[in-house]
Amino acid sequence: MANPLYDTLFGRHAERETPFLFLPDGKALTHAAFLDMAARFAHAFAALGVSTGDRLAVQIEKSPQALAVYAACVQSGIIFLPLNTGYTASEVSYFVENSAAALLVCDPAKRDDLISIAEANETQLETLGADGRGSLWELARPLPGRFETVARGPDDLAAFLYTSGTTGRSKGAMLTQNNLLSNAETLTRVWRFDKDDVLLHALPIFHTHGLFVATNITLLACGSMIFLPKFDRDAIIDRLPQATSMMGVPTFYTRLLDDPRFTRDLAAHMRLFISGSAPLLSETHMRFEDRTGHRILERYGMTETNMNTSNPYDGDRRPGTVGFALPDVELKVTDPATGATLPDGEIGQIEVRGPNVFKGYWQMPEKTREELREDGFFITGDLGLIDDQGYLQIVGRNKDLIISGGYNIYPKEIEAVLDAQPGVLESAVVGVPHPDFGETVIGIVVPEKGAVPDTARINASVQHQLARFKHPQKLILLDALPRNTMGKVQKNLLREEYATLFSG
Ligand code: MLC
Ligand code: AMP
Repeated sequence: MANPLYDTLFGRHAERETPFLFLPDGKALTHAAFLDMAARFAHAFAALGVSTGDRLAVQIEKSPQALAVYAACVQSGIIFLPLNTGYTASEVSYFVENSAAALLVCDPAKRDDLISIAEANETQLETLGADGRGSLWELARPLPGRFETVARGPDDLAAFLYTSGTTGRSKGAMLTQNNLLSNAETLTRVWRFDKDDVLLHALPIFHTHGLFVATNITLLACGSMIFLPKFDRDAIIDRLPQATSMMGVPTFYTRLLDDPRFTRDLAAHMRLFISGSAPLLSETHMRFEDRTGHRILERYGMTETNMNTSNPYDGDRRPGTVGFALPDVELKVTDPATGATLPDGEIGQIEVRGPNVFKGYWQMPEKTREELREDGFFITGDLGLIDDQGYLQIVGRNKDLIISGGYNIYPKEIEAVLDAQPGVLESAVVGVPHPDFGETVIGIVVPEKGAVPDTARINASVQHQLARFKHPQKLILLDALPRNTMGKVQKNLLREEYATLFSG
């Protein structure tokens, strides 16, 4: 095969006049029309001089065109680098500089904010809006609807997905064609996706979950997607009767359960509900079953590895667990100090190895060595145990990470902003339970001696620098942070102290 990822996911649909995307306006886009659009984008990239191995960063709203940009990158051998639409200009600046992106595609409304960043990095800038219009489409539209697929091998890079780090500096996870393809093949098989599947797609397409898990599987299965711009409860309830399956973060399911229109009848024809990206409370799993008769299938994955484990399709989907390692994934629970494998039932760090595991962090060999062992096992940073039935339970994290509504937030990044404010001596950011987002961010700020920090000014600075989902929902002033005898901040005590702030 010339380009395994393109040929397997996209190329074979070239002649198919079957619906691929059902859109909010009631129209459908066929597989053939989608590929025609992708080919025009691929020609546009070539016209801009962006070629194989270059990085193409996108910060664009979800649309069929945005998905076609992904397909065009795969067809051209360009490395696709999607960015959260909520990132501020200063956040985007880091990704463009770090990846040395050849082209940045942004929403037309953000062009003025990003032009100086693009210029400073000698990155070209084009626009693409939620309606599919913009300078990129103007360039692509008159170009041919066929493009000669660029040859690539399974080990060639297909995408960079940035994931935040404990140091506060995001790392570009390098994903190969085979990382994506092998995982899509496995998941399609174990979750039994086929051409009759209609996936209700309300996730963002800048993360593993909505981009690779949902989209790649649907493409591989020759199925279709009801492609909604975002999670909107009314739209989900309206479209659910036309779907067979849905993937979501736990917030999707708790929000649906809060709505009396979400009934057993509404979900009766559904084949499968899948949850991941954050822990699904056992209580939510059980309420969902009581309401609909369906047992949500929970799985576990991450940016660096795609999916690692899944509850069984047939057999018992156990609440509070993420199931078993996928058929081609090896998983062990190890002692963080020695790396020795622990007996079942003992809590340790979760490590995984398989064709799904990424190639390393872009230009960060030390970080790569810290987390990716020479023997191929990746240290996930999650803590878990194998229970008496062989199911993996995730019990915590060995990394200082908050997951809010499925978005990962590393406290260090927010602490750096808080620490830099006038009158602030130091700060600690922790996650506390939240009824809608699972966890949410709070900031504890210690003033300098005699100073009274201006919280309104701090909030304004946070807003300017960080994406909305990272903003502390509450700032608390404290005289001192709790520390252990080694001087380390005891975040667990802060989490306990403020545990009921939002859920009490
Ligand atoms: C939105 N807001 C959030 C937020 N999402 N704040 C904290 N955490 C979030 N996740 C902000 C909004 O900007 C808004 O701010 C306010 O919170 C309320 O907005 P909303 O309208 O209620 O939120 P909504 O837009 O509906 O978004 C919530 C959500 C969304 C849960 C639907 O965040 C979402 O789609 N999450 C999915 C994330 C995801 O795909 N993760 C996969 C990562 S891959 P204001 O100022 O307007 O009030 C991965 C690997 C794996 O982890 O295993 O899958
Ligand atoms: P990301 O870096 O955005 O890919 O997020 C990956 C992290 O999400 C994992 O390391 C886990 O901490 C968390 N995660 C994903 N799926 C689950 C799940 N089903 N249960 C608990 N945590 C999960």
